Amino acid sequence: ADFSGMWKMKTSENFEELLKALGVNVFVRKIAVAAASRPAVEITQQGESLSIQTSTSVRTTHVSFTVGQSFNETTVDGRLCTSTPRWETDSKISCEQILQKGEGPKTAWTREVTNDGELILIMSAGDVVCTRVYQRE
Ligand code: R12
Repeated sequence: ADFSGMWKMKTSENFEELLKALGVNVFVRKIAVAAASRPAVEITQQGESLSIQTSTSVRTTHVSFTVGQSFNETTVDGRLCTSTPRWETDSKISCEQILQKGEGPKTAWTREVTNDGELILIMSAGDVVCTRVYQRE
């Protein structure tokens, strides 16, 4: 599948609950939720290698990885982790995260491009699941 493009968010469910499950305090949470309601996501892909830049007014992250190879990233609350992405289907990448230090709920994400050209990001922390749907700009 082709994940490339500039994406804008259409819907988001449970993002605040996800941050709560990660122990983010209410003050930071409110700011993060507001900022994360208008993200700009840019993905470039060459074969199995993806580069994903996610920009908001308070935090911008940039990850580059090859599916099948572990890489360093941060959890959505900013903790360094080792991530292992794999193809769940030919249009869905599933990635488990292991914290490099300390303890916390088990986190993971999946990104899938659907037949109708939407991008679905699912982030989980323990049993809390956040679903965000994007459309190409
Ligand atoms: C914290 C600090 C910050 C944030 C948190 C804890 C903010 C995080 C944001 C995340 C956005 C994620 C998106 C994901 C996506 C936009 C704004 C949570 C700044 O301690 O859609 O891919 C300092």
